[in-house]
Amino acid sequence: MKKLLLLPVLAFASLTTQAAQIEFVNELSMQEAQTIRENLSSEQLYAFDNAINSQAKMAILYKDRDYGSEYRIVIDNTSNFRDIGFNDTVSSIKVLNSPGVILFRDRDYGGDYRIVLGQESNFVNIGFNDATSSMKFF
Ligand SMILES: [Ca+2]
Repeated sequence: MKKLLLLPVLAFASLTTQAAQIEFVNELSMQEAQTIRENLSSEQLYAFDNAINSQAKMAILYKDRDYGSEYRIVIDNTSNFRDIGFNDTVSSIKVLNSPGVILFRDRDYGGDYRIVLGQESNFVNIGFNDATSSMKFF
């Protein structure tokens, strides 16, 4: 029998800015996690469960806004989104166990960029829809 995931997942981190100390809490619901798990390959499933159980950083990148449609699980900096079949595609994101990510327009962390803290449900809001080609965690 498979071990039950410890859910909901709480990602808890803090980031100091010049202006103020800000805290971020992200939550992945049981239903979201189950849906994600059902569609992962065994290799991805291992990475996903490991990230959750060890509270390692992880980003879930979605093709559509409002965390919809196709997605990719990313657990480390990714220099070229073509490698994960997701170039110029991301429209929403959830970041777990990390304050956030920096999204770049070009591969190898180049070009214009946006900072996302925690999550963003619609990349139109940040003027970066279908534009991401590489990404770094904080
Ligand atoms: Ca998209």
